[in-house]
Amino acid sequence: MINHDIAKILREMAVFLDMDEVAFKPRAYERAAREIEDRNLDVEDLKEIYKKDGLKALMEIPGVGRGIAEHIAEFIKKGTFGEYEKYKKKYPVDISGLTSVQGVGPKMVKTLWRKLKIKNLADLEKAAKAGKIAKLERLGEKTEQKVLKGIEFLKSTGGRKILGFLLDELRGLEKEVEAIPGVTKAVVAGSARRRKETIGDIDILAVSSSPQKVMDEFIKLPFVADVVAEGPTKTSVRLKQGLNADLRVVPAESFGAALIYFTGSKDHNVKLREIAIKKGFKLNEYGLFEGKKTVAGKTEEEVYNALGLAYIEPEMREDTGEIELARQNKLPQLIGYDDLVGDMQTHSDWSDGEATLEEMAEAARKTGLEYILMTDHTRGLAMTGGADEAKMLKEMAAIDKINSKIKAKNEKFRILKGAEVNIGKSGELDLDEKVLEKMDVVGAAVHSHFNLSRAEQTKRIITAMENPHIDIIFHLTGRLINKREAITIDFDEILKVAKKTGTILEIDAYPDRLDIKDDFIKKCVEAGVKMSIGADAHSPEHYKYLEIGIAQARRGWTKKSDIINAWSLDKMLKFLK
Ligand code: DGT
Ligand code: CA
Ligand code: CA
Ligand code: ZN
Repeated sequence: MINHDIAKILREMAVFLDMDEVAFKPRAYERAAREIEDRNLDVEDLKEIYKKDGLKALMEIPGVGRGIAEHIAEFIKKGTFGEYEKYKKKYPVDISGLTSVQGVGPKMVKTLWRKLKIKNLADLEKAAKAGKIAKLERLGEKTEQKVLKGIEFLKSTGGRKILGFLLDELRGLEKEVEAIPGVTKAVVAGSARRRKETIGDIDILAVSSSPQKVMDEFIKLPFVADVVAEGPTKTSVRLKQGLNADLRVVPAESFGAALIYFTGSKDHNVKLREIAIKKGFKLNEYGLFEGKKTVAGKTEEEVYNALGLAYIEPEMREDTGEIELARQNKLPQLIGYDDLVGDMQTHSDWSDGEATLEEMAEAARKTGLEYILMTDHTRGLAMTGGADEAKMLKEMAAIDKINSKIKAKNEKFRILKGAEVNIGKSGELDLDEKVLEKMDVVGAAVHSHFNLSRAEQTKRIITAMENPHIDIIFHLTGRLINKREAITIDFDEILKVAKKTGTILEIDAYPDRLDIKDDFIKKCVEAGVKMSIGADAHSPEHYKYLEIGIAQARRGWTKKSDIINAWSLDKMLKFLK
């Protein structure tokens, strides 16, 4: 958990330094924050690194010089550092709160503070409603409208957090709870275990025969901010990172029943309990009982089976038909977390990615993938350094070279040539077909004109799908979870066309996209429309997000046969031809 906190505080430092007109340093802090955030917490907890190898080890992180390393060390010891506290007094601004609004970045936070003394979301809303932001130089009417919309949207999310960004942290949490003396097992349950897009809180289930002792230790853990409610079997705390966490402790013989109960969903649980009652049983978090006799409780499987059901994967437990299928033993064999062979959306520094083609390929190969589809942006997205035809051809030549090198080394890996072509207002593409023709697989996506009517939006996408060079539509609805709403489309119409043209619809695995959503995925499965999963990787660390993309696919009940990059490369390419 500490990596997350450190990254956050360094990011805030960058803004403070910028407010202070310090040159260069803000960039360095931002870079360090990004590097730390992208680390895999399991193996690279900064606290452990520092304890083991001291300041020098911290300085090995790209972007971390002596100054920043010393701040990190101080943070590890004290939970904050002097210079940060000094700035915090000078600039009492809720930076993370403000930047959580779509369209508000660090630069704007600085301007808002300087010109309008805006400290927090409430100030921001007031100023925007009073038309004060529109009057600021370089911001204007459009920005003000965007800010107001962003605030509205943020309010509607009710403080839920995006799960994909928290997975490492949750695993760290499980480990810390499991390390409490007397705990034999700790699992995060609730919506996180069902792999919902966002979570309202964290539900931890621990097994122990001495619950009170476990509770006493739990509230002392360093990431706990304060205790909300304390009891012998359930404790609620607020974590420093903002979410609440509930800890429940149960004896080993109840673990399965408790895990079912606290995994939910509530609707799923209610159905299970009805089934139990019909069979003359009683089901609760302690077990499945017939009178005083325990029928099942130790494992989830045992409880489901005793209810006459096959085991149901957590990602399916939403009471949307899974219980009926489990009763007939007709549940789909969901795609597995190890089933992806390649990644279908990667960016490099040829457009807005942070790493070179080689670095991205190497990172993907290390995670066990056999190929990546390189999909750098095209001309229409100028701010990403999108390529025109000449640049794209150069990149493709560079890819050919790398592939030959890999081949010469007898390694099994390949970079497929592709692009993320921009779809214009009327469905037109921004790269010549003569170039598209030479690519292995081509994706296209919407990145602007989000407010067209449903009919226009649908027609626009269909036009792109009907182009014979387009294989995949990336992040179909353009939504950003907690930030930007999806465009309105007639999904059934798009599905019909996809069926006809053989167009693939992407499940974008980047945690704040997860686009398309579970209900659309289910419709694809039913219609036989194939999907791809893409990390939308902009740095080597982003391949880890494929996991949450697979989770999304599983929540849409997909099998291996529904996802083209779970097939062999040959089969996939043949299918797209
Ligand atoms: P969240 O926290 O809003 O993301 O969603 P959940 O599903 O994690 O909900 P939460 O934290 O309120 O409760 C965790 C689980 O505990 C929930 O999935 C099912 C179970 N649960 C909570 N309240 C009830 C209830 O009133 N009845 C039943 N049957 N189960 C409940
Ligand atoms: Ca929960
Ligand atoms: Ca809860
Ligand atoms: Zn895109």
